[in-house]
Amino acid sequence: MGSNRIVLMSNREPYVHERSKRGIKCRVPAGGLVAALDPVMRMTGGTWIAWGSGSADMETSGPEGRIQVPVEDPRYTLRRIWLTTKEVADYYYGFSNRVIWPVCHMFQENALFEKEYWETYKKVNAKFAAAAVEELEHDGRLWIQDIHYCLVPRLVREERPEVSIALFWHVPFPAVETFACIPWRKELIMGLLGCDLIGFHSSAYVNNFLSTVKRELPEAVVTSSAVELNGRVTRAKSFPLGIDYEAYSSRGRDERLRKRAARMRKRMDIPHVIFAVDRLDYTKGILNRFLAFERFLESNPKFVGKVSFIQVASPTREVISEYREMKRQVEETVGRVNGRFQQPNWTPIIYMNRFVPQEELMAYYIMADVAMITPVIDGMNLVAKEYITLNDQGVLILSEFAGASEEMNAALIVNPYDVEMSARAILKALTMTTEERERNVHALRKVVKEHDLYWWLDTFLSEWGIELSSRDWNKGPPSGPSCPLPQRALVGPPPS
Ligand code: GDG
Repeated sequence: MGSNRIVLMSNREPYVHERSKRGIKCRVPAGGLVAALDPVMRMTGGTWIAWGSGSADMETSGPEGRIQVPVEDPRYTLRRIWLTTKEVADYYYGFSNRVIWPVCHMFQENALFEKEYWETYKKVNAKFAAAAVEELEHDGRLWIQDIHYCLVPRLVREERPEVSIALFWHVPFPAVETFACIPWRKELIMGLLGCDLIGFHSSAYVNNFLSTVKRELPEAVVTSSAVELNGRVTRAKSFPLGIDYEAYSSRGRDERLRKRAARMRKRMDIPHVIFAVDRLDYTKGILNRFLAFERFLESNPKFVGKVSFIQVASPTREVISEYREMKRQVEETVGRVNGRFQQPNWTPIIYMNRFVPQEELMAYYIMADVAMITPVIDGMNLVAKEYITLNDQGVLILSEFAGASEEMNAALIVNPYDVEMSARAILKALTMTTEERERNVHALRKVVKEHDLYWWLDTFLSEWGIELSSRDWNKGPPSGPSCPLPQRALVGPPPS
């Protein structure tokens, strides 16, 4: 594989060692992306650099945090980076989640531009960059995931001008005026321009990124797909992330799971079920969704007592005050709507504020007539793709502000701020004929299947000059006795 050897960098690690009463356990954090990238690393035999977050990570790693993984059948190196509690608080919860996340989601009012966050972000980025420089071979490749390491590309480039660096940005890239509110915007852009290739979920985000570069660096030559600065070129391109379609699809055909879904539905004993699952994040539009459901019940009294809305809101970033405040508002609204419409044998909104196991989540996907996935803004949104893959007759109500809507336009597309429009979409969804439902599912599945996780991986890597067919070498979950990999379909606990 030689020059295809990848040094991968992400916040979360692919294998976590945790200490419990029964000793040390190795856990693979479930997650579509981790599950897809692990085989890439096994194939190329490179190094994965990540924050060593497990309680037993230190004692299971060698000097400098290195450990060969998978433990039973070592194929590549995991290099764990040790961070203090304060570093995690200021770089991850602080700069990533209280500066870059809100600004990129156009929630500037939720951002906290603390100098200390920035100082720690720089420090942690320098730590990760130094590790990458140590791990990279001559002519090697560095692939960075997400918003946590914007400064790393430039730092590495300064030390190792010959390496090839790529980054995938998992969230939206906002309009130029919005990004401009970050006091350290120029440093972030300069950092990112250390890359040879930057991937985004949609062409709109590519354009926003390039407009920001133009504004911040008038000396740069910016085209519709690249930036040239001081003789170096950074390409920017859209690569819409997909799910492991085949794995989800086969779960959807699983008889045991289908029976479970049927039992759950029977127990509810109600003609219609609407479903949604999100991390309890202010970007996900949960409050607006409940207001639309309330308006729907108000204007369609014949549906009162006939439809329940199941919302799984998995806990996330609860140390951040804006998240706690939003949770309070959501729960107040659930209480108010239920108080207004509830009957002894019927609950309008069934609200679950916990992470539900994967099998249970898939059963909800199968049993729900409608999924209402209406973020006020979202980089992509994989839930929309998961639902449509598992439910043969499901109706998807999708926000026009989710990256997924760029391709999934056969869904009922709504503006989540328009409560009337969303309420009308609920009515339409509940009254569609079987034929209409199946036609829409068919059209939506076509794009989800075509642009699945492996298409994304192959397209990204090919654009970066690596020709591999990930689909072929990911034929099933290899497993070891103490550190089994999750099934590939098991996209699990979202980053908290
Ligand atoms: C970021 C971007 C982009 C959620 N709750 C439970 C659960 N989940 C799973 C879902 C899905 C995943 O988590 C969430 O994926 P999303 O795409 O919706 O969103 P983010 O977590 O915000 O991720 C986003 C993504 O990165 C990838 O680039 O699409 O736009 O914001 O797979 O199923 N799974 C289980 N229980 C839960 O309670 N089992």
